Amino acid sequence: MGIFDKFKIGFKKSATALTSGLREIVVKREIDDEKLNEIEEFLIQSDVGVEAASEVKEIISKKKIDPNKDLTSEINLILKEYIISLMKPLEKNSFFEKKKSLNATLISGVNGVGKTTSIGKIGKILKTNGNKVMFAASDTFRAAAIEQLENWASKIDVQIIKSSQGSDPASVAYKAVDEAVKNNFDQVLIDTAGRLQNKKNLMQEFKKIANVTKKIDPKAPHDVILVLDATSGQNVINQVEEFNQIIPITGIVMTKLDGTAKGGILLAIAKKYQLPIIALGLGEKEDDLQLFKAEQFAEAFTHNNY
Ligand SMILES: Nc1nc2c(ncn2[C@@H]2O[C@H](COP(=O)(O)OP(=O)(O)O)[C@@H](O)[C@H]2O)c(=O)[nH]1
Ligand SMILES: [Mg+2]
Repeated sequence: MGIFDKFKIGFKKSATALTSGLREIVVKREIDDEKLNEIEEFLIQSDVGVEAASEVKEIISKKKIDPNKDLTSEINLILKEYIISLMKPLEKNSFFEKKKSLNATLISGVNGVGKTTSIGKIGKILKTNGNKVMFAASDTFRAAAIEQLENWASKIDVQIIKSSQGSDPASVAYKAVDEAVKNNFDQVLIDTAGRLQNKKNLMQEFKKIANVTKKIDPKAPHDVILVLDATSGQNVINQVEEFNQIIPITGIVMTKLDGTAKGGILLAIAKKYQLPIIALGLGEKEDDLQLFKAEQFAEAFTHNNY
């Protein structure tokens, strides 16, 4: 099964619900105010957020839709165009290209969202594109976290810098970036522990990591990726808000889109924050990561042409 098929399956639940839900609402009749409100309400329930939902409603109300055409697919088309225009500028596939100089990337996010797994998958793509990749095991909170990253490093055959459990996360990051500069690495991916319930500590930890890497390269960390779990629903909005305050986010990875009907949340985030979207996680395996492409996302979300 290709990754695109997985993508389709992952979205099947939301897309099918969306299509059949819309069909129930419009049943090939004229779109009056009541119907427009129902469509808006339906989109809000699909997690796309109030702002995006009301904008789509606005667009639909202004368009002259031929009542002889299939209204569900007409509306889906409008929705698809809307998603593409909103999300196309947020593509950041350049992140995966071969770098000309070192790019140190800090990976942030709360516990269990898929940070370590995403590092493994991202590392594989970076390596395939010709980058010399290093992992830094700065989640020193649990021994299992270090071991998990080690397993990924050996699986995709990249170097890892680690220390013992409980050691200073910033010193691991420093060592990694230092080593990376000395040995001409292109990418360092720094894994972190995401204990948001202790925001003060987390903020200090991130600041410390950022500061020590700056000692080697003033521009580091060059990227700060926030990993979000699609199954967390509206919670992810708070996470974007909180983490972006702690350390400005330069890219989002949304994981677990293979197991949820809540893909609409990515649209809500795009609308609210306009942060670049790096990639989408669609499973637990090394190839289950899809570079973010607006058209593909729009297609999967609206379920057209499947
Ligand atoms: N289905 C699915 N599971 C994922 C995905 N990404 C991560 N996981 C799983 O989520 C769990 C937590 O992942 P982990 O990388 O340890 O999260 P971390 O605490 O943020 O580092 C693990 O069981 C992963 O296999 C994804 O895209 N899809
Ligand atoms: Mg982890």
